[in-house]
Amino acid sequence: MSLKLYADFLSQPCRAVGLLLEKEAVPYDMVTVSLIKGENKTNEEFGRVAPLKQVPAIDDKGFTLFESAAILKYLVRAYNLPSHWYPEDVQKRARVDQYLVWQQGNIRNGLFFKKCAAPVFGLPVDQAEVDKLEGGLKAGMQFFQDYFLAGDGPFVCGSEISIADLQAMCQISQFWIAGLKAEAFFPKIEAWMKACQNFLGKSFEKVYKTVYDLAEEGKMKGASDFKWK
Ligand SMILES: N[C@@H](CCC(=O)N[C@@H](CS)C(=O)NCC(=O)O)C(=O)O
Repeated sequence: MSLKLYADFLSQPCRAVGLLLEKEAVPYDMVTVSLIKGENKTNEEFGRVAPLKQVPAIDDKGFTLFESAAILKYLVRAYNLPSHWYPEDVQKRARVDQYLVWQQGNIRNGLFFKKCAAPVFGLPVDQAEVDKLEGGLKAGMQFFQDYFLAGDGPFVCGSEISIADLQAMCQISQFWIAGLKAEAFFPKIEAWMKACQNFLGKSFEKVYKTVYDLAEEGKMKGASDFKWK
């Protein structure tokens, strides 16, 4: 029995896990848990693996785990993946951990759901809340550029890509689904995004198919564009 990934590549943390598995050619069986169809609430097998009913989750020969950051770290260690993903060097590792904690509420602040996805789920859009979250994301992006991308190389830990980059790129690119390019306002973030994309190559194209398909459908177009200029 190989590794099972319960995921929907519409979801940012699911893509981060998918990208790592694809790039490193780790064999896995994908169990798609469609968020739009509400399968995370109805799929009983998934409910046993992920009691909080959130994707992603894995079942690795009976060992179950949810929370993408924990899954990414587990995969690097359990499958002996190249150490640049989660560096052995304590300071680099601390920088990765710092990003993973900081991104909650800063880069991952709920704006995409409140602004773009809510209408698809039949929920109202609270414009005042959206405006506040948009301001928060703009500040988060600025900080990401000025602090986390201040090193020598294109990535958070310098010249080598890590799981922090995977998480960050999956969050920031989420707005592509709605036709919005959040990174276009921040030149260093735009260049970093390209560097991540180039590094990931074919695995990026495979995992991002869902993003491109949804963008083409156009159902999650934001009520308005970012007004960040
Ligand atoms: N901190 C979790 C977040 C997981 C999460 O929020 N997943 C969302 C999709 S991005 C989900 O499953 N939402 C469905 C729900 O909450 O009902 C992680 O990084 O894995």
